Amino acid sequence: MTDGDARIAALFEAQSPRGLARAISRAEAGRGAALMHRFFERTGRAATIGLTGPPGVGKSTLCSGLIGIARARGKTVGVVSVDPSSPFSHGAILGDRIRLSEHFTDRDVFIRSMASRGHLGGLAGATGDAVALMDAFGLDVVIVETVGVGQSEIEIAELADTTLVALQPGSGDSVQLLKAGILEVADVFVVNKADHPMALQLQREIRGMMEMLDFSGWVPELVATQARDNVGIDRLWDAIGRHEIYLRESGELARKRRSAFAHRVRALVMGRLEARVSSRVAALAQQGGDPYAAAETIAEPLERVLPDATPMAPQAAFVTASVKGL
Ligand SMILES: Nc1nc2c(ncn2[C@@H]2O[C@H](COP(=O)(O)OP(=O)(O)OP(=O)(O)O)[C@@H](O)[C@H]2O)c(=O)[nH]1
Ligand SMILES: [Mg+2]
Repeated sequence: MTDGDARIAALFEAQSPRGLARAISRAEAGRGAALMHRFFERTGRAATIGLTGPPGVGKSTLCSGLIGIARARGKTVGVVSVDPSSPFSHGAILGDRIRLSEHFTDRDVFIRSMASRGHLGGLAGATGDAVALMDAFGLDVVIVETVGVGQSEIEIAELADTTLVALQPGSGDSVQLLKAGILEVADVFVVNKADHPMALQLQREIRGMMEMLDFSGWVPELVATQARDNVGIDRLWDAIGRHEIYLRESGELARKRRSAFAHRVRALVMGRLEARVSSRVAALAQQGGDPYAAAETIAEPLERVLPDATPMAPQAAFVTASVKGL
């Protein structure tokens, strides 16, 4: 641990928000390994909530409402607001400044905006570390807000205990939902802007789509809200609570956390290998030749030092043998 890390760790230990902020910055810069190592064993206590949906659906407004309820119940809250579109777009961040402003002066609410592109491991990387650090810091509830753009919903579901997918009426959201395949990742659907005349129509469409799927275990709930007027947020909070209880009682929470762990380790390893593999590929591309031979040059030594971790099951060995005609 460097002197810089040690200073941050001391601030973090002393429950200074600056310590948390600087630890997250460290992680964002790809230099968070020592701090993560130090604090990881404290993680696993926070209830983590992913909040995703198209631009302008009301995610930040919903988030503000959820913070309000959590604080009323005496819980401390962390928010990670991710803009996956571009490291240079400050649109969403500006929105947060306005929408979450009433909570900025609350010492028990820690809000952090970050751009995810360009970070090792994308959303899962920098955001995952921020969530883990907030959790380790002792915040009770950690909310991750991110605009739904394809891959990010899937990654947020991987990261959070409970995933909220927010949609708005009159925007063709339900069709988009089917296309993007995010129906499967939602634990709770939020139809926000329920004051809109098409709100009931959207709720019917979502229910219709859910009938086409087979759910084993948790069946996603659907909650209508008017976040701007703080209507329905209590019902949303209760739905999140029911999902948390389900996760604990079914054993799904432990499974989810193992899967998140695997996802994270995989992203870290792949991230580190990626740079090396790419530079080798670039060198080989100069030489030409056939791609299979080039790939063999890179992959074969890796495979030798990284043998398959699972010994081949007898069944599989038999199949391989018969395929070979033995
Ligand atoms: N009519 C109506 N407008 C709402 C409601 N909730 C939020 N809005 C408005 O919708 C706009 C967008 O809200 P945000 O909370 O910034 O939405 P967002 O999803 O966080 O937006 P991005 O982060 O930019 O993707 C704001 O003008 C809100 O006031 C609602 O229930 N009804
Ligand atoms: Mg927002």
